Amino acid sequence: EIHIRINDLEMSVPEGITVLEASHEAGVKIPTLCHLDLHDLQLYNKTASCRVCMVELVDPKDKSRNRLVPACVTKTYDKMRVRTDTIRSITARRMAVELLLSNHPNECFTCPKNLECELQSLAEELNVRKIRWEGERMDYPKDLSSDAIVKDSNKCIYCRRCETGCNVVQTCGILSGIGRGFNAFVGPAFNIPMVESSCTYCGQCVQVCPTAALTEMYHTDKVWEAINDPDKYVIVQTAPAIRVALGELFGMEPGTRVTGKMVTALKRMGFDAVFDTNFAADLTIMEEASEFIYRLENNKTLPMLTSCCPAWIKFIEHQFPELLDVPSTSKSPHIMFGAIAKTYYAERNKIDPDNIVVVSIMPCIAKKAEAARPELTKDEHNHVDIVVTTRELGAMIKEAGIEFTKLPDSEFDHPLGETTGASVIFGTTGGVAEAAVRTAYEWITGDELKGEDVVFQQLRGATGLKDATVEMGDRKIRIGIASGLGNARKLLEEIREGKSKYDIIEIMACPGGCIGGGGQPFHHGNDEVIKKRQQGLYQEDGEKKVRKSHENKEIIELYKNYLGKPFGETAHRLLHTHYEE
Ligand code: HC1
Ligand code: SF4
Repeated sequence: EIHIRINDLEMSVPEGITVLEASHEAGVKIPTLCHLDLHDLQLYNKTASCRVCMVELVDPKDKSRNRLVPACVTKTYDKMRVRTDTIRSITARRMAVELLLSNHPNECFTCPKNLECELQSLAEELNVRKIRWEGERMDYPKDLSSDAIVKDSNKCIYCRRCETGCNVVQTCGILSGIGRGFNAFVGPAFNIPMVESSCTYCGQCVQVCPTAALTEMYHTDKVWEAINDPDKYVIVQTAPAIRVALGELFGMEPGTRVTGKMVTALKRMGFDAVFDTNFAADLTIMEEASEFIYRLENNKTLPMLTSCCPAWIKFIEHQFPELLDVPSTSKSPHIMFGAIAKTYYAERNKIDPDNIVVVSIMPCIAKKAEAARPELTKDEHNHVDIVVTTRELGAMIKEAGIEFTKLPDSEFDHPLGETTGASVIFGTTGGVAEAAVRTAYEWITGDELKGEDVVFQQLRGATGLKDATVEMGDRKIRIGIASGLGNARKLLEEIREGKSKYDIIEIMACPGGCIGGGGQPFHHGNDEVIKKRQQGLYQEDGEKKVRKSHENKEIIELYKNYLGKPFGETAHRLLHTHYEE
C-alpha cells in the first residue's frame, strides 16, 4: 500500500494502480473517452490518445514544476499528490474536447448517435459552450458498401477503441489507423470498402465506438414500409437476447426481462404476427443434436461446431477455410424460422409466401449480412427479409409514440410461439451447448434429466473460454465454449493442428454471447451490463415449465405434420446449408 493525495483527500491505495483507478475509489470523477477497461470482456483500450483525462501532478516543493498528466496511464506512487480540479486541468480537458469538436461534423440533431454519443456527453459535462477553432473539416464519403456496417470516417476521433476491439479481442485485423494528423481516421487497410475486407460484421467495433464513426446500417424504414403495405403479411421474430436488454433503452436496469412488454409493443406497431426466435432455437437443437449423434455414431468429423452465429461463420470462411466441414450444417435459428414461416406457416394459414415479410429483431449486426447471403436468398423466397437490431427496435418504439415502461404484458402468437428454457439461454455464451446437452443426453442415454438436473453449471458464466466434460452413458462428451473471436481462434487452431480434445464446440463471436452483441444497447464500457443480462436469461430458463427443446409441443407437432424426422430429408432441404470458401 502507498499513500497518495487526490485533491484534499488522503488515501491508501495498492501500489501501481493508475490515478484514474485511484480516483474511482476516492469518488472523484475524471472524464475519459478513449479509455476502456472491461475485465470480463478482456477489452482494454489504454492508448491515452484523447487527452480528456488530464490531471495536475503536484510538486509539493515547487508549484512551478506541477505538470499535466493523463490519469488513465499515470501510475500512482508513494506520497503522490494529484489535483483533478484546478483550472489548469479543467481547461486542458475542455481543450481536448474542443479540439476534437473543431474537426467534427456539426450534425448532432440528425446523427444516429444523438444522445448516445460519448463526445456529445463530454461536451455537455465539460461545459463546452462554443467551438473556438472553426476550421477545415475532414470530408470523406460514407462507406455504405456492406449490408451491415456504415463507416463515417468524418466522425472518427481516433480513439482507437474499435481497433482494439477488432484486432485484440476479435483478432480480425480489419481496422487500423489511416492517414496522419488532422486527416487521420481508422478503417480497413488502404481504406478499401468494408464489403471488400474480411470483416465478419460482428459489430464489436460499433459497440465500442464512442461517436457515430461506425454504426449499423439502419433498416427501420423498410420495416415501416412493409407494415404499411396492405398486401404484405408481416411476421416479426425476436431473438433470445433482446428481452433482457431492450428495457435499457427506456431507462430500465440491464437484465430486466421485458418479454411481455416487447410483444405488446410489436403488436401495437402493427405486425401481423409476433413470434419468438426461441421457437427456432428449439428447432435448431433438434437438428444439431441429431447431427451430433449422427456424426458421433458414424465416425464423422468431430468436433462439431455450432453454427448459429453468422459472424463466427464469416470468420471461419475467411480465416480457416480448410475447416469448413466442422461447423454444423444447421442454419441459424432466425433463418430456420424464416424458412418455416414461408412454408409450413404460409400453407397452414393459406397465405401466399410472396406476400410474407419476415422481420428479425436481433442483438446482432452480422445477422443483416447473413440474411442477405446468396444461398439464403437465391431460392424462391428470402428466408428473412429485414433484420433490425435491438437499438433499432427501441428507436421504432419511440417513433411510434409507445410508452414502453407503461405497457401491459402479452403473449407471443402460435403455433410458432411456444418456447423452452433451453432456447432462451441461446442468448448467452454456453447456452447453445447447454441446450444441446439437455437433448443429446436424453437421446443418447434414454434417461430423463429431472428438475434442476437440466442445469450444467460448468457451461455457465461469462468467461471467454470454458471447458466441460459431460458423461452420457458410457461416453464422455468433451465440450469447449468460446465467446469472442480471439478465443474462437485458439480452439480453431487446435483443430487445425489435430490437437482438439473436444466433441462439441460452441462459438459465439461476441464476448458474452448474443447478450453482448454489436446491435445491443451500448454498454458504454460497463462490465456489469453483460452479467446482468446473462442473469436475466438464466432466470427465464429457471421459470419455464418446459426446459428441453425436444419437449416443446409445437416443435413436436411441426415434425409430425410437416418436417418428418429431425435431420431427415425435408429438414435437410429447409433447415441445413453449406459454407462458402
Ligand atoms: Fe443469437 Fe441465435 S442466440 S445467434 O446468439 O442462435 O443474434 O439472441 O437470435 O439466430 O435463437 C443472436 C441471440 C439469436 C439465432 C437464436
Ligand atoms: Fe472488426 Fe468486427 Fe468491426 Fe468487422 S465488425 S471491423 S470484424 S470489429
